[in-house]
Amino acid sequence: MGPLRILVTGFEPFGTHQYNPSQEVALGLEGHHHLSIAGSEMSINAEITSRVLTVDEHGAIQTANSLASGESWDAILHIGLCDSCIHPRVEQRAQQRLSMRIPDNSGRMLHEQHIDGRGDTGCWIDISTWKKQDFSCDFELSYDAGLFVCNETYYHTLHALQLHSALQLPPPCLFLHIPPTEHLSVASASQFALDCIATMVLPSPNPIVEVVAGLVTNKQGQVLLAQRSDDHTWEFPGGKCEPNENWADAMERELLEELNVKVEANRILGTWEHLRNGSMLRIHLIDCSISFGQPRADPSVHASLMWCDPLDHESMNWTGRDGAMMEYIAKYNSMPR
Ligand code: PCA
Repeated sequence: MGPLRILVTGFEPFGTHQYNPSQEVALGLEGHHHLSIAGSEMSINAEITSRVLTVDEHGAIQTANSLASGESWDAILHIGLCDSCIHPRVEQRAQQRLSMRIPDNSGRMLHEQHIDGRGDTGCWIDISTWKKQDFSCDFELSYDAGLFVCNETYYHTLHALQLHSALQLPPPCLFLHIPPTEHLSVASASQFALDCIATMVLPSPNPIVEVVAGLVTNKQGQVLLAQRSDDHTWEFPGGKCEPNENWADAMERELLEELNVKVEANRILGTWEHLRNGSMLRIHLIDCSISFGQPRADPSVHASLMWCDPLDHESMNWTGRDGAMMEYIAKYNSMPR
């Protein structure tokens, strides 16, 4: 097997900044790397291609356009400057909203606008399980990539990956915000970027099982939950992807089988890992809309169904990580708006 092909992007300077460290980090990483992480004995060869994006709509959509025209990578890391940050921030979520405090490099200054109608989306990597001791510097997990060009870039790339990949799950992609150089040197930020890439692509010590869980929302903003017949815990309905079955097809099949409804699987909202019987379940929360039918429990799988307000998550007896998923929905209101 040849080296993994990784795309790393940085941005040009913008606003009052004469210099953008993300550009230097991205360009400095171009070439061959032998990736490893502290907590694992595994390593892997990777070839990094670097690109510098313009800080405007063209730059934000450039990677998505490359994916649409058939280019592909084994992983994508976008890097941008966060001028108010002290530590690097790994972004979990891309919002559909933009609201700019300064004009971008094309003079565009949007106020409270939606990028398009597709809705918030999130990466399919569970950053909450990353162990700080495996990384070369401290970092934060963030659910807010801002409302400027970095968020716009992440949004377009995540959506394009979901649209153009036929794999069970699209290749991993993350957005990394780095602080100004007075808080983190370019060398340290570069090492941290390599740590992130290694964590994204190194094989897991446990066999991975890709699982999809459906987020179905009614007009009142309540979400559909199902109570398992076996242990009476509550879960988002769904199940395992079959070999070579893509996440959207798996989601649509599972909800037809389990709830007798035809749904459209719209987008991935986030991923939660759960170790069970030696296998790592990677549970992908999928925003779904019902196109036909009324959900009905199949008693061999679920004892009952209910519509639940996300704020009521604390009192429930949950399956696996489903409580954390509901907390996420309650906190960040990532339901369609
Ligand atoms: N940071 C900006 C855009 C480009 C960059 O490096 C942002 O956080 O949106």
